[in-house]
Amino acid sequence: MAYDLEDTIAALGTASGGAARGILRISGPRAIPCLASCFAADNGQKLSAAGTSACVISGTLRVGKPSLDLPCDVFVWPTTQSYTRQPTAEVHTLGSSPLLEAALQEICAQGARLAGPGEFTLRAFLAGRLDLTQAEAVLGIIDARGQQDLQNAIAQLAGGLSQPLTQLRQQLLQVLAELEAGLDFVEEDIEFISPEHLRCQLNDARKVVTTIQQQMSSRTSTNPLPRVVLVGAPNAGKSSLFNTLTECFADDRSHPPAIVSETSGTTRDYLTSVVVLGGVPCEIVDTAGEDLRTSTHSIPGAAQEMTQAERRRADLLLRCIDCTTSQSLGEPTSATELLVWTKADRVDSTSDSTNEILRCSAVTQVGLDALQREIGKRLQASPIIAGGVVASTAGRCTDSLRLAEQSLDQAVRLVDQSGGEECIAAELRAALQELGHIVGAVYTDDILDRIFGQFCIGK
Ligand SMILES: Nc1nc2c(ncn2[C@@H]2O[C@H](COP(=O)(O)OP(=O)(O)O)[C@@H](O)[C@H]2O)c(=O)[nH]1
Ligand SMILES: [Mg+2]
Repeated sequence: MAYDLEDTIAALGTASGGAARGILRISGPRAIPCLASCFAADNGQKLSAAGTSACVISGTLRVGKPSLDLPCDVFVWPTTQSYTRQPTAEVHTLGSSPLLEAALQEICAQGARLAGPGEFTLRAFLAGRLDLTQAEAVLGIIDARGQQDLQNAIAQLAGGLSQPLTQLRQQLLQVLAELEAGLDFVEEDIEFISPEHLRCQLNDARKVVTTIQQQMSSRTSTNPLPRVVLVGAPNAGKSSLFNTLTECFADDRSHPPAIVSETSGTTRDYLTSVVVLGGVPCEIVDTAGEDLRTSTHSIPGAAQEMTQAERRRADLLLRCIDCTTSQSLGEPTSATELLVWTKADRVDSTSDSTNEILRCSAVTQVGLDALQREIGKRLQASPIIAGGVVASTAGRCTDSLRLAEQSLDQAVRLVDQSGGEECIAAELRAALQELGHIVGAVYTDDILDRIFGQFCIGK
């Protein structure tokens, strides 16, 4: 990836394909002159004379050969107030792909070059407008697959991670400065920081690292989506409910449906599909029935073991009860279990005064909406998505946090053993280095390539 900040970069800021409006983005030292050479303002104003404050100017962009005058609004940020902290402009015009392509070519002919993936955000990072966790949050917003993802990304962009990490690094830098001052005056018996104060500061820092680690570990399991597992007796209607939920709320409809049968014990392994329930993306899992006493056909042992394994992996269990066979209301056995009465179309629900219970039908889809909202509500409160960290950040930072924690542990141990201040300072420097990787105070081109390479061009 190119890091040359002297280049002026340009890209389409909106997805290709027809739309009412399209955006062309330009940033870099020559952004305004590049645009000025093919833009004419309706009021005759010169772009170069636009002054230093951000403004919007209506006019036309002359593109292509034979040339065409495109009506547009030009947004100009002529100074460091822009996203990239370089002169930046956006052309908002008709959303036609060939017209936008022609406009982009025109801007490039005037001296700009095509931007690489995420290069605008990369410049914002290099200019200090964002740290790495916030840059990842920008991507998190673009890729959000539901309300919760979006909220996490927005919180992270607003500094949800940067702030505690910056504070922590400042605190550790202060401690390090005091330790190093002591090292400089080691002959003179001046104490710059007492062992008690040092231990206290290190323990505080350690606690912050642990909290952030916990927040992130909920997002780094191999499958970051919460799992909703359907359980219940054979023939309770689990597979039917699975199919209906998938049909109505699927994120990806490419999977085969589960087999539904009057013969109990048809589902012998498990099936999964990704759905969005109550705004929360999650994986629903159909399992083989569990209760053999009601079954005339035995479910193979392996299928039962799988069901048990799925139960343990579940973030929420949906216990399906056939309301044509069970009169008892029952009680959920844990906070992560939800009771669902199936085949509601086969009983007269008006005779039942309890409106609180979740009754639904895979056939008529009655009650399905209430069910998906309740599942979403339960998942929002479950620890797997309450973390508030963008998954890619969590994945990238696990090692750094673990190493920072190890160094802080070792530093506390050294304080307890009255170890040398030089060794304690070395551990602190190592911890700071790792925390620096997370926010991007310490980075390599390789790390930047990996992060910004995931962005689309134009962001
Ligand atoms: N009328 C009605 N029948 C259902 C409903 N859900 C399932 N069934 C029937 O109940 C039987 C067992 O369903 P299935 O989904 O295979 O149950 P599973 O063994 O729990 O997976 C099949 O004959 C289904 O057609 C429903 O909502 N309404
Ligand atoms: Mg089944």
